[in-house]
Amino acid sequence: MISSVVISGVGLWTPAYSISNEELVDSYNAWAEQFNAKNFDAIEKGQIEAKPLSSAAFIEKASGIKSRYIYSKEGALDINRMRPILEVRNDEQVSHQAEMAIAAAKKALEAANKKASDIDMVIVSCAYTQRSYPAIAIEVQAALGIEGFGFDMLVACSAATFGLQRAVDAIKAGSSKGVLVINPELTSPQVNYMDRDSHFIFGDVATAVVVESSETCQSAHSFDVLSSKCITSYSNNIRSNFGYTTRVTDEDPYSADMLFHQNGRKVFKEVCPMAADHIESHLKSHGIQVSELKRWWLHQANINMNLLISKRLLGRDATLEEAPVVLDEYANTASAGSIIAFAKHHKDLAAGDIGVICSFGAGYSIGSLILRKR
Ligand code: CO8
Repeated sequence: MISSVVISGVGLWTPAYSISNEELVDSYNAWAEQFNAKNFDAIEKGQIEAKPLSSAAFIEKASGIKSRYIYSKEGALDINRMRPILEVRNDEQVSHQAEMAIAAAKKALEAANKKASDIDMVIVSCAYTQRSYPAIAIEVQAALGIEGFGFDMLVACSAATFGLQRAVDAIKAGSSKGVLVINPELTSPQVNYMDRDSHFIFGDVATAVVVESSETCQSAHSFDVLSSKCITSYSNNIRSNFGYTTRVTDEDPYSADMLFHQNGRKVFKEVCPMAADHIESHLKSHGIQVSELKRWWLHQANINMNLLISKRLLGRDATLEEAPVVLDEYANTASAGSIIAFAKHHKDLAAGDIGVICSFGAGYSIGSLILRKR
């Protein structure tokens, strides 16, 4: 039996390009005005609905998002395209998502003071993979020179926490000596830039975490994983219908139904109490009071959700020190949000301090890890 499972390193890779709310809204509004002018007669006759305009002030107030990073900016703001352009790479080139994953993984290995030979399991866990096979994880494993095995996992916004639970269990069981859990969140290809309700929500990023035994840990900033807990509960309120069968169902791959869409209000109402109850019961099952938490690395979907969840548990607003916010700069990066918050805000904690990483989102899915600074 190993003495404890630790998170010994975290890596954050941020794309070179960003889009501010103002840039995004200017592009959407120009597209909407063009659409409305082109379809003037049909709109007048009530055959189709006019596209409403978006607003940067609404976006910031409703979500807390001010900007987002994007892997490829070209095309995304072009009103005659409204989707990014990704260059096609041949089979001998590193794929886009693997490139993001490798960049984050290298940073995590460095932070953990580890070499490729210390790792024997690679999990690429995110909201989408750009192909089904060979797994992105195996491509990353080969690029980094890691012996062992890798596989991909899809759990939308909870992919990182669910992947970490797999890693923790593998170390605990002794089936692995060191695991890289990588979250290359390339969300922009699935964002509907022609939908004002959701065009502002997502950004691209990659995060990676090294999980190992305390016996092998050589990191200056490591955390014991005291416990992990994952739950799912089926809901259609966040959905994308694009998949490998789209080609044979003859559905339009560009239609709104094929892209990310949600009933945001319902998600907000249903997920906040679920996430708060999940955190509370997880802590309780380990005899930890909410008031003992020094840090909440929460999923970064919406600032108002995070405020509501922490207020429900603490009876007051959490401070930015307690529950750091990164979504103003990064927006919702699917599963990577809580890991970005962890990457940017963990070094100041003292030995013995307890924090919780918690994700919540599509599925619905909720995952949490209770960590104690070593
Ligand atoms: N500009 C101006 N007005 C707008 C805009 C806009 N951009 N968007 C909406 N409005 C309007 C609406 O049409 C509505 O008008 P009306 O009252 O006339 O009907 C009004 O503003 C209010 O709209 P809402 O009620 O929708 O506004 P909310 O206050 O609820 O805020 C949010 C909308 C921000 C979407 C909010 O509901 C929210 O954040 N909900 C939770 C969302 C969430 O957490 N979703 C998780 C999804 S992520 C996930 O699970 C991972 C999926 C995988 C990744 C996908 C990658 C692509």
